[in-house]
Amino acid sequence: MPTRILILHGPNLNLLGQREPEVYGRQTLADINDELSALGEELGIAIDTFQSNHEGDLIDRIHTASQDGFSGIIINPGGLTHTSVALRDAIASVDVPVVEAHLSNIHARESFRQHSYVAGVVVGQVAGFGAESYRLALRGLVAHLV
Ligand code: CA2
Repeated sequence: MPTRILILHGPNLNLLGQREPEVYGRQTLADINDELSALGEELGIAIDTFQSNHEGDLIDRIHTASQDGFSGIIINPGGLTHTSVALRDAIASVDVPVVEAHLSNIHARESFRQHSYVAGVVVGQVAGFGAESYRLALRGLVAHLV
């Protein structure tokens, strides 16, 4: 049974490729997920992806990640990064390691995007490399797991 990693995409990431390409790139979420699955195959791990515009749905997936068979999580919490104590508490409540990924460099953007509620409870954060942020996060998480 290969190691399984869960990729969580937060609110509005379903819109990728349709608006604001200068900030978030031209790739769709399906493109990013396909590339992650390909990298997963290369690394010998299985990838599951889930996007939701609802905070509670993301929290539910974090709570059940271990019983669902996942060894780690990569999350781009979208705008919830900057607002959600509940998401931070959910990540802190599980033993599964979590890596935070962002397409844009949140630290170089508006001041309200420069604080991440989840940063203090994740293994690490990758931001600013577009879709490559997810792949770097995956490599980092896999290295953390061995
Ligand atoms: O840089 C990132 O990955 C973000 O997590 C993306 C979020 C933003 O709120 C965070 O500050 C940084 C936005 C998610 C996508 O929003 C879109 C809006 C319009 C068109 C396409 C995507």
